[in-house]
Amino acid sequence: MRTQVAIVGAGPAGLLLGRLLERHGIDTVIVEQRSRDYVLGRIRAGVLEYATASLLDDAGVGARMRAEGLVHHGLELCFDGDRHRIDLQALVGRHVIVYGQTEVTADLMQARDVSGGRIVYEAEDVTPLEFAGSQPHVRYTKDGITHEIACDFIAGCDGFHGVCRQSIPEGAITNFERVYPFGWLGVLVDQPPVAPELIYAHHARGFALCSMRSLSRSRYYVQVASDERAEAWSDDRFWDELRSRLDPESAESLRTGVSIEKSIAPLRSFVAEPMRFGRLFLAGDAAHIVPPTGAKGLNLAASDVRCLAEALVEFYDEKSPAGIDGYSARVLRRIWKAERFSWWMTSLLHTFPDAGDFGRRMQRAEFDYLTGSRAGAESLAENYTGLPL
Ligand code: RFL
Ligand code: PHB
Repeated sequence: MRTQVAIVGAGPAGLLLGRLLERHGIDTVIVEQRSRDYVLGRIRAGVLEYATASLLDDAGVGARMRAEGLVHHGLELCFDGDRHRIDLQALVGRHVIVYGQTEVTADLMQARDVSGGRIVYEAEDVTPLEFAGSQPHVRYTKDGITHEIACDFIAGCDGFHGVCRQSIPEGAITNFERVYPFGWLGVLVDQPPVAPELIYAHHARGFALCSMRSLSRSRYYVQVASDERAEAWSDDRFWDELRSRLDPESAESLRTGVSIEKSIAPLRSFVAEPMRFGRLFLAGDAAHIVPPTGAKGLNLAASDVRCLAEALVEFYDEKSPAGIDGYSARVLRRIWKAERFSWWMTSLLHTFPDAGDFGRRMQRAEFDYLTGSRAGAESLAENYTGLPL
């Protein structure tokens, strides 16, 4: 098999890259280790930045998002039961769209079905090869038969645990990492959301987040210790814990029910530099992880692939390597700013085992500053709705 760009991973990064390249007549093959249903079943991000939504429009996959996504002009911060609205629209003139990652993925898969783009699901032992030279290829096994895809470039869109970053020779890449001593226990429930906008809550018992997927489906999270197991949390225990961390009005009006998904995600900040080695490019979670507090993971994956697609189009159309040569430095500038914002939101809103009284007073002072100063609130709003690409 031969293609121009072999894409490893059919998450949002891989699918969107395939879509953007296809619109410019560049051929791709996507190789994914899981089944289509498995990829569609993963419950992850929920908030799209303004620019991510526009990118989906430009890619011709924005129609359902525009019809079904929820436009949010603000969000709520709650500190020890004290609630305050941040008016994103009034502060920076931009909104975000609540539309699940699962839906983004489904829309991209549907578009690829229509265009006839190739995706190999349930590929085993996927291996990127010879990308330091001029004839890279990707080897994989499917139904016991080994295949090879010869290509010009390999795009590593295979997530944090993927094979692409790990295939780069040690010493050619530097990793920066912070692992937080807690995770998020998330529950999905078919009940209307507790409030029209998201509530990010700090409480002495830990962080909590009230989010949603639609007007009849809610997504809630509570901070738990790193060694917690989801099985230890009955639905009742989860609802009691969530209520205890919210303001009285929200706790009172929370509509609970039987969870349809319950899982724990660890929190981590991670960046690998540079994001290119020879003819292999990394994009999305394959190169960086943010804690979900700033809702940036999926949005960063989208801005990476936008930039990578532009660079590859420039290479094929204008025979210029400038874009691909500049890709890593260009995207890393934005990635580090999103890392900073996500780390800062995490530090503000979570309880840390070693914070002490001084640390807790700093968090309270930060909250008071944000809610009392236009400059403070504007900075949050600017970052939350997304910095320029
Ligand atoms: P993905 O979505 O992880 O997709 C990578 C794809 O590559 C496949 N893969 C391989 N394929 C072939 N060969 C291999 N060797 C492979 N190894 C892996 C995987 O099966 C998968 O299909 O990365 P991508 O495309 O970069 O997209 C990034 C986003 O998914 C991610 O940033 C966000 O979902 C992060 N994230 C969240 N972000 C938010 O903004 N808000 C959230 O609430 C939020 N919750 C989450 C999350 C990530 C989680 N993870 C990683 C477990 C909750 C969880 C649980
Ligand atoms: C979600 O709806 O899953 C969600 C929303 C906002 C975040 C993180 C997760 O910051």
